[in-house]
Amino acid sequence: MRIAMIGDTKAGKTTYMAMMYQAMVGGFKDFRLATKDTGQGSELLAEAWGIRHSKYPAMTSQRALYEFELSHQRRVFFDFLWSDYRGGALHDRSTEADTAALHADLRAADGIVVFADAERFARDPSAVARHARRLTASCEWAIAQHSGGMPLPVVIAYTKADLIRGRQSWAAAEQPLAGLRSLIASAPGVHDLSVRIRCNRRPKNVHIPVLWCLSHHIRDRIDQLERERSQWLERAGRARSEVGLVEWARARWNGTESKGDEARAHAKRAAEVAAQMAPLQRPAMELGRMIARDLA
Ligand SMILES: Nc1nc2c(ncn2[C@@H]2O[C@H](COP(=O)(O)OP(=O)(O)OP(=O)(O)O)[C@@H](O)[C@H]2O)c(=O)[nH]1
Ligand SMILES: [Mg+2]
Repeated sequence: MRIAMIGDTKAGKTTYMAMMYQAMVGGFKDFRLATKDTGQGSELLAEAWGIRHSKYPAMTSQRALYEFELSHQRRVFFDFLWSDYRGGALHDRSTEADTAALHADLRAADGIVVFADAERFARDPSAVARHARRLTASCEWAIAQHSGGMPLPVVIAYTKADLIRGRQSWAAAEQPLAGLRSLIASAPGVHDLSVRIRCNRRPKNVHIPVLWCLSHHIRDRIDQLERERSQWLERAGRARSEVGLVEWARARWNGTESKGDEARAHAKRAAEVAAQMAPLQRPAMELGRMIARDLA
């Protein structure tokens, strides 16, 4: 799975990566996250330590790609990629290398997290209107580009929730992306979520964007595998119903596959698909339950 994140400069993307990693690396309920590259993991933890002591990361200057592994009860069951960009890459011309890479990542994304600086949005909604339109257009484009038959999870993460107080301020903070919210709520084949997160000494909801995207993607993948398995079983059944002595003798004579061979081959494919599905089922169920509880 590939998760792409977009948001303006200083929206809190890099801060989020570090805090999310710190929350998940030691284990979150039965789930645990690890970077494939241990050096990258150590850097994220060092950044998270700084953030907890009010020292935030430097502005991102180039694209960083993180490869993560998710474990359930100490068993790795899912890999995913997450890319971090400098916020400016979203607005620059596509001739800029990282802007082109961002577009490619968005096109290939299986999940998108849109970061919105809630404090800035609430303070000056008109100043962020152009940026909000840009975020909406980028998501609309990514949704239209999305292929592969699986739904696309899209999260709007309102960052810096510690700086916003009261219902009125939240209404102001959420207003600039109202168009994007209704777009993702109504787009077919999109799972949508909005969540408020806080990345300071007392982080809040940092596990939600990542685990919610993973949870949907894994469940949709299981559904897809289940459909594939039934198709193979159906084909196996059809071939089995055509098994006969004449057909068998003809196949032997012609040196071709008999219906019995065909049925066995299809049943074997069905079993292979079931074997891919099996390790995902229990973790997916528990992940879904946990997220539903946390969002309730
Ligand atoms: N109070 C508060 N400040 C935050 C929080 N998250 C981020 N910040 C502030 O926002 C600044 C920018 O955060 P970054 O994570 O660097 O933002 P970015 O989206 O990666 O920015 P670019 O790399 O420029 O694209 C940080 O230096 C912090 O000052 C938060 O949850 N609460
Ligand atoms: Mg950054």
